[in-house]
Amino acid sequence: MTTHAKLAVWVSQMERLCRPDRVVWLDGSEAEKTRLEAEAVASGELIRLDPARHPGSFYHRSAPNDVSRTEHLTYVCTRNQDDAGPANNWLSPAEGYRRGEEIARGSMSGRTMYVIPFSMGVVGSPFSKIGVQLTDSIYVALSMRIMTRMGRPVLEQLGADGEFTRCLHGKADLDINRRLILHFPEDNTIWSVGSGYGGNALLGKKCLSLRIASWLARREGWLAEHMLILGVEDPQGRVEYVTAAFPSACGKTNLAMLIPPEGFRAKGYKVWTVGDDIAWLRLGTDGRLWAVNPEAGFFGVAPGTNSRSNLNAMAAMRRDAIFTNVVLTEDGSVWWEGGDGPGPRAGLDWQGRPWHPGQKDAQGRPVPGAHPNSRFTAPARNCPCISAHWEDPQGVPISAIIFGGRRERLAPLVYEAFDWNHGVYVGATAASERTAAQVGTLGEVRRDPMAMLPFCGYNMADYFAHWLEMGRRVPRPPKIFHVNWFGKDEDGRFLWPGFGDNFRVLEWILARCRGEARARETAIGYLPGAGDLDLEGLRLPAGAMERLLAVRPEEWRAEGEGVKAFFGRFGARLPQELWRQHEALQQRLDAAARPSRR
Ligand code: GTP
Ligand code: SPV
Ligand code: MN
Repeated sequence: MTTHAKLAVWVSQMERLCRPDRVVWLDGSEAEKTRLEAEAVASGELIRLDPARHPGSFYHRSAPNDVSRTEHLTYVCTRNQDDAGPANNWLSPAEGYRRGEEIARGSMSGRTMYVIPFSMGVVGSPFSKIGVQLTDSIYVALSMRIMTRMGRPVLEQLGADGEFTRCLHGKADLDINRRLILHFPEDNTIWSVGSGYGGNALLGKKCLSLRIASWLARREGWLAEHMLILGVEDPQGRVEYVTAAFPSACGKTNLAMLIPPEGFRAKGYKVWTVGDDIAWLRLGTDGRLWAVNPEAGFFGVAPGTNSRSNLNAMAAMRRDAIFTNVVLTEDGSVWWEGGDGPGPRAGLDWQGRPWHPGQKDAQGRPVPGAHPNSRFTAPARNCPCISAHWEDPQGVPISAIIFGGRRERLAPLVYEAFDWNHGVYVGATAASERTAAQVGTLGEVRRDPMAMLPFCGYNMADYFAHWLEMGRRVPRPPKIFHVNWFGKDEDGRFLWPGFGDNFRVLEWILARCRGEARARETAIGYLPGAGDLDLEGLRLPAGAMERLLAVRPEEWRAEGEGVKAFFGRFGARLPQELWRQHEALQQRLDAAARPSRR
């Protein structure tokens, strides 16, 4: 199947370890897709949806204990523990392979092992990375078809001796106690066993394009980030691009596909999607940062997605999509909480149990039909607002980088960092409330630097240093901002309407990049005054804007304590510059808290 001797040797080694009944190399053809779909339907792994309403689309349920990434079972295996750093779980490579082997050994007996050559980024671009994933899951194989470029052209690109990431994936017995997601960056290898879900199993996504890629990026002088990429077209037809890093389930897909408010649309503003989850950023020949989306599809959060909140996502999943852990309706369609319409008369919930909207448990609490982290998998080319440049090999030039998170209090709607290094501090100190995208306590605030805490494949202190270094190397760096769509009032209601109205903030950000918008200087950065955002057509409760743009020094001082404790974990490896930024902020906060002497 391949002229690549190392690849052939590795595949047969893994075959001897996992003992599948047969090995099938995937070429990416339509005929192969049809065959895999038929097999998956026959085995019950996929359910075909009503072909009239959902052409080419399928339904899948993962095991009930396997519905989100398991960060506590995710490891970076380096020879020195310090190279993985305090923010990663660590095993020595020898111990990682030993534990992985124990679970993988013989685990594919009675099953087929699929060999999937895939490219992150367009095939043949010098910036793309090739992986080969072995998997015993047809669901994973068909999802990789949507999420990556795969098959024969990739194998041809790889040639007889090209570099590739070795990605072994096996479901094993889907037992959470026998599940490990292991990264061996020194060997360019990923082993994932015991899970069939999303970021645990689609190894091109978080495992390769962030954990392994971030490691490579540091060595090669670029950035691999958990960021969406979008373009804003103004009425003159000029398009400017931004990237935004928000933690999982904090609004990347929604922002990437945003439809501007009516008034802006009437003037001719448009948003174009380049990517919704991952960005690879490099220095371009013009001295700017350029970004590519290495993926070919969207693996988006279903709940809350509807024709009002995200019409473009709804269109993207209209055909050739896979739905995971949502409600399966009795007439072969799908539904989820916050989806279109009131829901089906009857259906099956994400665990396959009879379910109807309004269902309550024994304690009278509503029972959701879809898992909160249920997802749709859809080809990017289906998206009506996909950018004409989304497959440009060199990417798109970036004007602004936005960090953000989910904070009920503290973080204002938007602020701008003073300069690159301060922006790195803003990113490094970002925090967010935990969502359903990972196992753990919902709502708990955790520090999530650059939204990369679960995804940085090396010591985060070195990662911060690398960001600072990039600032020195990029002659025309983007401006850096922080946003928070999730501020709440005392009654727990969102202060900001979010979604399409986030365009108002984007517009201010881009105007700042052009040197055109006004701002006031505060201790934490530049903020718009209440009149500096274009709020035409938006009716907010009295005082809402003042609250959304308030900076309360006492609260930021308290936050500073958390930052200090977090930075402290990295010891002497943390760049001094971040401590300098921290001290400078504390001094500005002190000055802001003192009554003005002027
Ligand atoms: P991952 O795919 O896990 O990386 O998530 P993501 O960052 O792409 O998040 P996504 O856009 O899917 O949004 C997750 C949840 O946040 C959904 O339930 C959305 O409805 C909600 N959400 C997105 N944008 C906004 C917003 O501007 N305001 C509010 N209040 N909620 C939002
Ligand atoms: C995330 O959790 O950030 C996702 C979904 O985008 S997963 O592919 O599971 O990582
Ligand atoms: Mn994500």
